[in-house]
Amino acid sequence: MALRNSLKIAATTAFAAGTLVLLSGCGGGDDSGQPSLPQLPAATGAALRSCSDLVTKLAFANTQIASAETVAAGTLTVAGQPIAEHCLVKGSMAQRTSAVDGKSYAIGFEIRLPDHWNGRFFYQANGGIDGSITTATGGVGGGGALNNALNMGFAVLSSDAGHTGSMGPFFGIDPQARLDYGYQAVAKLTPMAKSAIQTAYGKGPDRSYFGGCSNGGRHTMVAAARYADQYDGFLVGDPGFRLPLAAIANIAGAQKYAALATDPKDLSTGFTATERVLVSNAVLSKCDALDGAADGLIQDTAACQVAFNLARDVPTCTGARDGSCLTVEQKASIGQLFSGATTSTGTKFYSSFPFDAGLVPNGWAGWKFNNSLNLDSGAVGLIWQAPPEDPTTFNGPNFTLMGNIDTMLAKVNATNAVYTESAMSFMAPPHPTDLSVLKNRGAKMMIYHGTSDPIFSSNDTAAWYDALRGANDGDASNFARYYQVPGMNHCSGGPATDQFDMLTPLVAWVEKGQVPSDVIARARGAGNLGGANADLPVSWSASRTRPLCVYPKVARYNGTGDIESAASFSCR
Ligand SMILES: [Ca+2]
Repeated sequence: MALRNSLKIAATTAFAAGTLVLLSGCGGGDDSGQPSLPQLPAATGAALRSCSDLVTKLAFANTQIASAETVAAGTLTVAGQPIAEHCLVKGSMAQRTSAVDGKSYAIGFEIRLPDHWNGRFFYQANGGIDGSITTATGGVGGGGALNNALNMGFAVLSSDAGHTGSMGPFFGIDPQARLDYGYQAVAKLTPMAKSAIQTAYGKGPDRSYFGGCSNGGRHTMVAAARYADQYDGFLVGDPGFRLPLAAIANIAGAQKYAALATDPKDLSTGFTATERVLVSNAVLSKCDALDGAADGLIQDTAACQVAFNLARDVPTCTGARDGSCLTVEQKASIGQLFSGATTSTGTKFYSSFPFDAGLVPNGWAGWKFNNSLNLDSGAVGLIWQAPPEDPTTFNGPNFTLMGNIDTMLAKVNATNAVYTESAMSFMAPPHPTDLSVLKNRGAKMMIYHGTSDPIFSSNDTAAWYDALRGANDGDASNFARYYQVPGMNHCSGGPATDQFDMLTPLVAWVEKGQVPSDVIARARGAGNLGGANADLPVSWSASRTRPLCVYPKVARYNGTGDIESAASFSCR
């Protein structure tokens, strides 16, 4: 009901301002014939009034400001680029002692306020299980980005989402800390940050943006569903928007790899690096050229899933495993994991994963063989289950290897007297395909996902986006656009062009009505200022570029021109 009211207010405001314009097409036939949506006015900048006295000037309910200090130009550098002078405000909100575990909790945050502000606010949503106030620079997408929101002049907020990292997953014993991590910290921080900006510059933000990758992508999708009245642009990266299910799927995978492992202490012996190279090469041989260029990138991901067959296209071992084949058991288990983890009765509970060229990197292996034991376990067992496992005896690897998948699934959907909201309720967007508030007030969303992400499947995001299109008369491209990043692992890395800026086109879309089309992405070869990507094949140019395409378009080689250059490819 609150959402509907805010929708009415937002729509009324937009009409009253007389700012409706038609969206213009931009090189693609999919922009035609869509109804016009409100055009939000562009932000205008302002100068920071002062910094150190913000310690006493900033006043917001239930908030303590610990410090406000000028950070001189060049003190902070990102990708070799000096960040201009700004004010760093540190503080905390909602300090309390838990009645459940007796521990102290607060929502810690920092806000970085540029001297020369562009009139915009960026909520930097962080990854993992939160708990860390990652430097508030504001990511613009992918790995090792060359620019950042702070450098562009945004005021940027970062928070720990309500618990400290030293607690690990044990903060999940406290029910309120669960809810703050899920979505409630955002609700508390947003008006506080906007109030702080108002005090610091003499006006609040004209436009507000929200972005992050991984759990940060989840935060962004949740905010798009819950708080679309408070943000104008959403930049979603590799979202774990059904995070408990993805984590349980990864645990189910660990159980299968354990059964295949030759060394029970090392799950990677169930699917070795040599065997992953074998499968990756088999996928490439079937799929690489489908986009017109045998360049180590599988850009037509969908066609590849039809063209490649694990059982058929990888040799089956007739003797011992030697890296040149997979056993019948490996093919069955690994094939089933790619097609989607299942319950004991065979019901698929999470998405399939696409076959791609990016399953060789250590980053891929780390998620499957290590994080399944040491990260997903604590998240499922302690943060999401109702009731949680006993924290005094909890052992992550044992939970993963011995736990019952069906029981985990039941408990992340369960509530009890202490944990009154289920994990699937507090972690996931309430109605993932209902973005009507966002859409109808003129806000916009851009989403990207690496097709070799080993923990959150790009197929899950594609399925959500397809459903979003279905919920909007078959076309959501006038307010939400999805981009797949071929070969990219979880938010960065993999054999991929993973360096790109999606925030700049998002702002142009929100504030000027410039509909985004291709986004140019670059490989991070040797010498790249954003940090070299160790997963790049040696045959690639260090500065290879490719267009990232508006889904479901695919970057296809034009047939002529430099194969290292985006200019030789077209999205179609
Ligand atoms: Ca290719």
